[in-house]
Amino acid sequence: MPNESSASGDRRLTIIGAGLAGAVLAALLARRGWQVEVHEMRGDPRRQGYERGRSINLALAERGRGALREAGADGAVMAQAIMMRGRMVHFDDGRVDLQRYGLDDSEVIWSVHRGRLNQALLDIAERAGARLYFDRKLESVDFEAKTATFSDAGGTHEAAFSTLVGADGAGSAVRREMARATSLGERTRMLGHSYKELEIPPTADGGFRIEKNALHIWPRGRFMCIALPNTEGTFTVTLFMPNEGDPAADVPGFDRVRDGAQARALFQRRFPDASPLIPRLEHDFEHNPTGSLGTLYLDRWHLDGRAVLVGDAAHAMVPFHGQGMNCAFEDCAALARHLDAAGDDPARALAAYQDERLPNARAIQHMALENYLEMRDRVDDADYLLQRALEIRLAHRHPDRFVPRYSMVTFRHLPYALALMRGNLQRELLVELTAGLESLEQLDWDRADALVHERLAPLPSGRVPERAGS
Ligand code: FAD
Ligand code: E1W
Repeated sequence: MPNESSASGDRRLTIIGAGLAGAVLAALLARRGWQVEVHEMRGDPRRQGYERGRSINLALAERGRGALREAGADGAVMAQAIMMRGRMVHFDDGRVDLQRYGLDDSEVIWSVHRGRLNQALLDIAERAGARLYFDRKLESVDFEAKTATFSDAGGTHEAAFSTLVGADGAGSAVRREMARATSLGERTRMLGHSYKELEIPPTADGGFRIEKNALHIWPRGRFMCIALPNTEGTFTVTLFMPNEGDPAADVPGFDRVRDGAQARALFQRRFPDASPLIPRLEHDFEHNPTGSLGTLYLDRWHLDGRAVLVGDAAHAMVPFHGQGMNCAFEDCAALARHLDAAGDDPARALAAYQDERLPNARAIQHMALENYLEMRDRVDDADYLLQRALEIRLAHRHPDRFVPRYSMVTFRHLPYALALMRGNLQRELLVELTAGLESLEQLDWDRADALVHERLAPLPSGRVPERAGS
């Protein structure tokens, strides 16, 4: 679809960061005929292999896929994705329970390998005409002169830009430079919990040691593990745990679980079914980095028509809804749309982009924090389980009105802020209807149906895996 735009501006964009958001944005705008250059501080992952940094694999959901379709990347990405139908919960007492995420196999999520995903996106961006520069770190920006200074092996270079996009992640250099020119209202809330990645290898004949098509969760109150499948038959396990444990309450922490032997002891005691699946646990624990978790809030994402932030650079969040990348991709689709519609007035485009996306980023940041508490603490609670059971029944009875919040976030394209609002109305309804009940057999279904109709207007569109504009 190149050169379709009616806008007349110079349609040049300089993107900092060739991670997930940077690569997708480059593809989206290069396809629309923009002149796009991308500067990345690391080497080209397609040449020298992907450097181990953050999480190995990620859950891709419908919002992310919508943007990938627009970027012409959905096919290449899905070719290497593993379907996850539901969460497999591994309880303390050894019971396991597979809980479907959606109504059927059209409502699933996908495990993708971060490195391979990044490589595929870079190929697509480059083929669409974007120019990629690796081993080039953004050092500083002069927003008055509209020049950026980069460092590489040969020294430092200055380059002129028209509009600068910060797709450079949670530690964004673009954000730091913007904050020198104007106040962004930056606040960071650290969670006080961190994570460590471990690996479950394949069986001797290359098979999966636990259910392949699921996201595994071991909830343990204040801490937990999850595992996502990889195409080679491995699983990447992530242990989430407080920085400081509470020994009196039998809560472990990274302060006391410091070496491989202590990690093994923790797994043998609290994750006895997982422990034998991770033969190199001691090694993984000692060699893989410990990642910290937090939420980054800004009041402002753009500077005149000169610079704008997307993805983690604008709104890093805790990973517990699996939406950081999905939200970043949705940002990119929105920014590309606004820029292309008002290419001759970037200031207006960037302001419109922020107006659309900032309230939604706040909403998913909030839901991601709530999901951590829910998963760690509530999966075993009787009131909670009754509410979940009613939620499923109401979703079947009123598919156009009652859509579980997880589904609104994961399988739909409606704004996150709307998912949060409707989710709150639905939660009130579930609490009211189940108050004092032991089982759903005691429920007054006529009252339930009436309340759903009274409080929840039909959603604009139904289940829409395919979306126009792709
Ligand atoms: P990044 O992917 O961090 O990319 C930033 C890029 O900018 C990097 O390549 C970096 O090298 C480059 N860069 C940085 N500084 C400079 C500079 N000065 N000059 C040039 N280049 C620079 N999200 C999901 O949707 N699903 C999940 O299941 C999921 N699981 C997660 C699990 C964990 C443990 C964590 C921590 C996060 C998870 N996320 C998940 C969130 C997801 O990883 C992020 O939201 C996503 O990577 C954000 O993409 P980004 O492009 O904004 O930033
Ligand atoms: C998903 C890192 C990560 C990624 C995820 C999810 C979770 C727990 C985590 C949320 C979820 C996919 N979730 N909630 N219940 N089951 N899964 O849906 O991405 Cl920790």
